[in-house]
Amino acid sequence: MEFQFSEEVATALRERQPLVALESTVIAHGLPYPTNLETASRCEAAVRKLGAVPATIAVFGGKLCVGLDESQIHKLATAKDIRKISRRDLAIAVGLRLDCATTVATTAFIAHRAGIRVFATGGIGGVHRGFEADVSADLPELAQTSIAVVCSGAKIVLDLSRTREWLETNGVTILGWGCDEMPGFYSRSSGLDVDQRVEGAAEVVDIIRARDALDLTASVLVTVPVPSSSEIPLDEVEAILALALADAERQNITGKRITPFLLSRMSDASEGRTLAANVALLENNARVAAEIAVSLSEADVR
Ligand code: PSU
Ligand code: MN
Repeated sequence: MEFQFSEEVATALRERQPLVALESTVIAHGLPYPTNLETASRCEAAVRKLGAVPATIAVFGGKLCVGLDESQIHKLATAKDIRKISRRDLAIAVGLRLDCATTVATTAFIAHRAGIRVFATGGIGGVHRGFEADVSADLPELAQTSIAVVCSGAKIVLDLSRTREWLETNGVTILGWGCDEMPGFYSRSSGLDVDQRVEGAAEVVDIIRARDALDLTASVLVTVPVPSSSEIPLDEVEAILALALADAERQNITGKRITPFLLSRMSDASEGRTLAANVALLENNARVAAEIAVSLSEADVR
């Protein structure tokens, strides 16, 4: 495979230092400029501060880039022609040498094959509300890729309970980082149970290592609630979302345009509070992922 590792990531892989993969769709399509640029560098800084190496993943000129330089991140944050790619688009992206942002599905695919075991993101894709045929390719990818994904549950615009059922049916383990309920993205609650509450990185590492020893190929999802200071209560989120969904229907927005549309409408309707929550949870998840990656590499040498 045509990987292009940054020098920092190549060294970390060689010397078995802890690494955290970060996705790029959230930069290119999930957050507005310049918040996207600031958030990308804050996530990388949070990972470094805890002693791990960040590996933001994207595709440039058809190369699978693991670890990006400043100009590549800037391009993702500002260029209008960056394609959002999921599993179905990977061969197109590589074959036709495109510049693309990777979703949870493609970031996990690339990270795993590069030898990275921990990945941080905001919210995974899932089953869309009122449209069960639209199931994100993130879900089957999580079911077949052995990686730990640190996230705040699924994006709130989705049908969380159908998404949770799908993960259960397909053997994806859902851990709650100090919580019993799966987080609901901008809010700390969702009414849905996790499979196991964990109190810290050591427990997560024990579960990851047992998963590997058992040859189970699915991901472990480590779900982390948004920090309390940035939380938006679930009923408030639902009210804002209802307005955004009605707008989307009126304007006939569908397919891969729907999520960015809803996120930006919700940010407008909440005077930027959903955006602030999104940034806070992304940075916090990067921190938790770094802690797990460090603990995982310590367990390796023991
Ligand atoms: N969560 C966010 N913003 C995003 C995404 C998730 O808060 O932009 C992205 C992720 O990259 C995720 C993708 O993998 O949306 C899912 O898109 P789809 O439903 O089209 O598969
Ligand atoms: Mn979709």
